[in-house]
Amino acid sequence: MFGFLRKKLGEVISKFSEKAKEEKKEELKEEKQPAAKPTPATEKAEEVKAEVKPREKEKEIKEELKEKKEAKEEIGEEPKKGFFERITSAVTEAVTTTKISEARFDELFQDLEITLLENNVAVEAIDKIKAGLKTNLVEKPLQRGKVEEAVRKTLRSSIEELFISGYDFKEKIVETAAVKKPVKVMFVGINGSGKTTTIAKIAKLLQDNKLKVVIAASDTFRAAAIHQLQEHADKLGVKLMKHDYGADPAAVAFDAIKYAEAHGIDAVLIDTAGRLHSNVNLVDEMKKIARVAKPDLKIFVGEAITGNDCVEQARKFNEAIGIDGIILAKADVDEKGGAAISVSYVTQKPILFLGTGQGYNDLSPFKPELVVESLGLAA
Ligand SMILES: Nc1nc2c(ncn2[C@@H]2O[C@H](COP(=O)(O)OP(=O)(O)O)[C@@H](O)[C@H]2O)c(=O)[nH]1
Ligand SMILES: [Mg+2]
Repeated sequence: MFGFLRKKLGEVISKFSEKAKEEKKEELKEEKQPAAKPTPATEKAEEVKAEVKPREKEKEIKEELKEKKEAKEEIGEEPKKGFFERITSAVTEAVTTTKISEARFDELFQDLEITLLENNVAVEAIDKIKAGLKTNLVEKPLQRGKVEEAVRKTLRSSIEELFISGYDFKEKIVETAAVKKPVKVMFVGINGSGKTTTIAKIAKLLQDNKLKVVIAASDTFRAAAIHQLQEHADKLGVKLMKHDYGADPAAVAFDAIKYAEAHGIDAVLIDTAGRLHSNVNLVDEMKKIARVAKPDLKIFVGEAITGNDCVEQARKFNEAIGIDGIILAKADVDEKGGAAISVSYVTQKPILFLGTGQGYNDLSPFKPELVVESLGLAA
């Protein structure tokens, strides 16, 4: 994940410090008459001096003076100039800070903006990143030679601020189940986003933590969906509550909850059909499941790889039923990472897990610090 973005960010950040240096140089040119670098002639003078020194011990002072004189003649007035150069560079060195003007920042940010857009970062998230960088970098004294570090640090905190802090999903289920069983979790998202696979992974996670689980096959829209879930349930040894294809999804969820109540089951995981967030009837059906099942958590499952589409879906689902968390499936095949960077900020909901493959254990708790690290921005 983030392969592309990481590479580009590095390039863009170093541009910031190069440009800041250029800017400082231009400023200095205007203010003083510099020539910070030694000219070839000065270098030559140094060379000559170095050569002369060992001879001091071997030769007569006269000879030595003569040699020195010759050396001076050879280099003309250069040593004098070198003196002034040294003064100038001392003054330059004393200027320990540099600045990035607003105009320069806007120009530099364009590169970063394009990079972020190309990697599917949502416009709102980009605006937030820009505001953060601007506040911390524009017209602020930055230590010379440390501009890149400052940009990196600011970018890191701006990106970290995009993540709504989450909760430990497993702990939340454990705690809630200790108070009131069963804990009901409803999974929503468009068709093919990875809901059913994710439910199987979550079932495995909860089982591994000694929690009893039942799954509700409330995707009654396609016969194959019930079959797919049955296969997972069989492999995991989990009870599946199912009705026939075409049955009322809310009724399936209701039965699963009743079953859980009767059998001391800790958690009910409710699968749902791919609701096209733009389809009013399907959204109404999803709302009905939520009304009947009264889920403790509604989790949006999105496909990381679809980038901005995924973010838009999350926004719509959140508006329609109010989500409590996000799982981004297929993070393993997403090179860009824009959805992961944006979806939490856009919905103001935490990302709980990343789906990282098709196996039952391919579910990683989401950690913002890992995003920052993957982007090459870690401290
Ligand atoms: N590589 C990868 N594939 C996944 C992941 N999660 C789901 N899939 C695959 O995506 C496809 C659709 O998943 P499914 O769970 O059926 O989606 P649903 O329609 O939302 O229930 C299946 O082929 C899954 O194996 C993941 O994290 N990584
Ligand atoms: Mg499914």
